[in-house]
Amino acid sequence: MFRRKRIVRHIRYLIEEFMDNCGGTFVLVIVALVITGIVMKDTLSIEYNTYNQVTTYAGFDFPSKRDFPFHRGCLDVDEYLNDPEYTKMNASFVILTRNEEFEGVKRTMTSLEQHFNQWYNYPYVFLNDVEFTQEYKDKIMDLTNSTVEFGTIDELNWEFPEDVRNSFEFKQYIQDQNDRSVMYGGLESYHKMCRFYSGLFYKHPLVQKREWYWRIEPDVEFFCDLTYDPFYEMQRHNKKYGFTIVIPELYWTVPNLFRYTRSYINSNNLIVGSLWKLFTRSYKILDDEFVEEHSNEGLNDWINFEEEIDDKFSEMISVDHLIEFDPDDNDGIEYLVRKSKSKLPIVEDKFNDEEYNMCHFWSNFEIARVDVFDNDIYNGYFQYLEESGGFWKERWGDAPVHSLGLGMTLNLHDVHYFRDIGYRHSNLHHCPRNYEGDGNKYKGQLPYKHKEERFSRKVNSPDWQYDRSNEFGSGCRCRCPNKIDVEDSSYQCFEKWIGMIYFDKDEYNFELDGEWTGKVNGEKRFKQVKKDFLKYKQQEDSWANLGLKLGEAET
Ligand SMILES: Nc1nc2c(ncn2[C@@H]2O[C@H](COP(=O)(O)OP(=O)(O)OP(=O)(O)O)[C@@H](O)[C@H]2O)c(=O)[nH]1
Ligand SMILES: *[C@@H]1O[C@H](CO)[C@@H](O)[C@H](O)[C@H]1NC(C)=O
Ligand SMILES: *[C@@H]1O[C@H](CO)[C@@H](O)[C@H](O)[C@H]1NC(C)=O
Ligand SMILES: [Mg+2]
Repeated sequence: MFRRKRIVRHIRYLIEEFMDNCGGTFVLVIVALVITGIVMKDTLSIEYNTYNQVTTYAGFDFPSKRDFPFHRGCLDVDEYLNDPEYTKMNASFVILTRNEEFEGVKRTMTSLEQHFNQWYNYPYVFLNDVEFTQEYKDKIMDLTNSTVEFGTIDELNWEFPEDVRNSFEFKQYIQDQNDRSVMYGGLESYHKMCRFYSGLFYKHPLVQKREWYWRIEPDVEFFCDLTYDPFYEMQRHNKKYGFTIVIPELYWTVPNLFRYTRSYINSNNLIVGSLWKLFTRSYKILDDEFVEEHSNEGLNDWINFEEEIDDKFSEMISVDHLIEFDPDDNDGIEYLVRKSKSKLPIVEDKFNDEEYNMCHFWSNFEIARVDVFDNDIYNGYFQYLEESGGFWKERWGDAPVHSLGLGMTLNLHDVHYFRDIGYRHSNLHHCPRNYEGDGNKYKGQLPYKHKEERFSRKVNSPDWQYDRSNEFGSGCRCRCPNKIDVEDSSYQCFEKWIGMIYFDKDEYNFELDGEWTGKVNGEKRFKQVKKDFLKYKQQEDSWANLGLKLGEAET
């Protein structure tokens, strides 16, 4: 895993070498080890996660041309706001919530106001399936100086269609998900929420009247100050969708989502964007040209894993040999019989040689353009999914639906990872390392200046003590919980993101654009298997000849 592991391995190797060659100087080695440890720990700032693993993603920087933090460390907000280039954006926060959820919302808003919105004053849009009470509205408006707009979701957008909702089947499916302990699967309201966020929130007039939105939820927490305007920077850098956490979905909430997704793509002949590859794995093993040349063999159906190649090639070669050269060849006959009896292998979740890898941007945080969803392709996709019934037959979350939908229309460079935004929702969190700039006396961490009195921080109080910084960090005045970062706990999805964003294609070994292509050179591999086969046949012949000769000698 990247440089750090390699360096550590290298050091261990050097020490082992040294030990082998001069075992007598054992004590010296120990001293050297300790010194190396201290020096390395400082210069590389090696960090240990809670499992005492040396290697973490969270402790590393991933510089990349495709996507990078808009700013590292803190900016002077007044300067930023007064820059003549700067314009306030057509944007709002969007939150779906209930009257009963005030406390959680208060925690979210207080954190957001303190860390960002006290300086930028973006408006809030509150949505609910029933009317907000006057008392609730008053209490919310007390939490901010920004405009707050309250909207109600009409029945069509909130409830499942009437014929569905009144059917026996509907109740049955929801009950069944409850019995099988699908997470939140037994809660009808959760299904409605997921459906609403999947395809309908962006149709609400209060969301439609702006170009950008930042989705928030009750009971989330922000750990760093955000001293620049993320909407403005997104626009400036041509970004369309921003996230903070990418994780794998629970399989049993979406068993059939990908089947319908693929089918929508096929029936509309869509060409997916390069973001698509972040969410899929490919079962195309052999290069397309070879597969095309042998199109009568249907190789992509027979070969799903690299270890299956040689066996399939042996079969092809043996059968050819049988037909062309030696009708009595036993191997050929055996393979031919096997071939005629064998059934295509089934990889359950494979569609068009692809499978959903379960990764998705965690959608309780999103900073995005409204039109990443409000466009013909995504609207059609939602309609198609709606007709399939998956929002109630299964418990499709809005997060995987968003991600797969975005994968159809966006390219990788349209997406921004807000690595510098520290964020917690439920028990997952991401919190960046603080940035240690070299030029200024504050080392990237300017002193905090409150705009609102209630957010003042007392110098020398714990409020003023931020986490230590390092030269690779990106955060501004972060104070992180001492827990494992989601970058390290959900590494399989984060690794994929980093792999695609950070590495050049020749290193990572796939093309960013277009459809997946197989990587194994079929022609070369085929030749090798054929060579082995012929050698084996030759040997067989010479043994046979020898047997014949021995037989002759005996008579
Ligand atoms: N008005 C309204 N809001 C809802 C309803 N169900 C969910 N929400 C809101 O939708 C958002 C997501 O719902 P949550 O229950 O928090 O779902 P979650 O974030 O996936 O689950 P947790 O991990 O439990 O937080 C929250 O802001 C809820 O307040 C509902 O029936 N009515
Ligand atoms: C709103 O602005 C006023 C005037 O600047 C300020 O006194 C007040 O603390 C601010 N905050 C809230 C939540 O009202
Ligand atoms: C904001 O965006 C919406 C939606 O794109 C647009 O209709 C509206 O005119 C914009 N408002 C301003 C002030 O630019
Ligand atoms: Mg929640």
